[in-house]
Amino acid sequence: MSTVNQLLVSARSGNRRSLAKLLTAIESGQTPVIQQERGWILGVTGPPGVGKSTLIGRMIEYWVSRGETVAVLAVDPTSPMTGGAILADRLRMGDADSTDSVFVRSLATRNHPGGLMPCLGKMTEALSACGWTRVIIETVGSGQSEIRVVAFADRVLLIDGPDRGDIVQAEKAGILELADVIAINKADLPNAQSAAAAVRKALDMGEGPGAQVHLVSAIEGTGVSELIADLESCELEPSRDMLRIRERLIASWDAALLSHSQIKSYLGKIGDGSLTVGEAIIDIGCSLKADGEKL
Ligand SMILES: Nc1nc2c(ncn2[C@@H]2O[C@H](COP(=O)(O)OP(=O)(O)OP(=O)(O)O)[C@@H](O)[C@H]2O)c(=O)[nH]1
Ligand SMILES: [Mg+2]
Repeated sequence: MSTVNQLLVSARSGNRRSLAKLLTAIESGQTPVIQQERGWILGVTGPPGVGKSTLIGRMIEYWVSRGETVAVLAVDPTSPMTGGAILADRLRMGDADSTDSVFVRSLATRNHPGGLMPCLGKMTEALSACGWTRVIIETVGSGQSEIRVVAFADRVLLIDGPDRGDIVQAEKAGILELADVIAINKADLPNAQSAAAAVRKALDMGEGPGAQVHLVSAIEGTGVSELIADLESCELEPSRDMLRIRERLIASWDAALLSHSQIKSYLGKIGDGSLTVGEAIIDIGCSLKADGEKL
């Protein structure tokens, strides 16, 4: 058995060190053999500082108290999981069970030309295969590459705040259409109500069925259980799913293209006119096919 598959076996038996090593191996391009259906994978995105980590911390608390196990992949975190504070409280309380039920791992996009895909997909599969019943990908949503990250999840939660500027940013980035559920966080602050109304209005003007909009306060814990109930029951919506599949395809292609061993040579040839862009695409596509495992 290859080392990566041995790590998978050991991680499945509950060894956290092996799990961490397994994720590192996947990040460096190794692929364990996983024969299991996809688990429950949630993408969480939203502008910087809107309360994503704090709200995820609340969700972790809710799920763990109901016997779920939660793994979080935090992509390019600018601040540590505030959820960690909640977990630290539990640790102090000596509640070993709940700390066994949570796993948090940070990932940096800078290590991956063309974005984190497709290894992120394999990581979420590995986590599900190791028995984590709730797998969350957290990413700051401020542009196209972040959309691609959450597109790997099966359901997407967009978190916004009372600041109108944040909502406009999300609209521009096209995240509103991709979200199954939208939470307006910091409902304890003024303007949250009007922010929710603005989001609902923007959704009404868009095409397709709009997402559910919830007002929540991660700090006070209000609205969180309703939000989770909605996330757990939301059906796969075909047009949103198609949007996500499209983003996954583009992201996988970008990653394969930019990590291609001959990419510099192709760029040079296009530059000096010895190859057209179309010819380069066909050539690269053929070499990927010959390479088999790349995509
Ligand atoms: N008033 C209020 N503040 C909140 C709420 N939720 C989070 N905050 C505060 O907002 C700040 C940012 O919270 P984070 O959870 O780190 O936000 P984030 O979206 O994960 O931030 P990044 O990962 O850096 O993008 C912290 O100071 C939190 O205490 C809330 O419901 N109400
Ligand atoms: Mg955060």
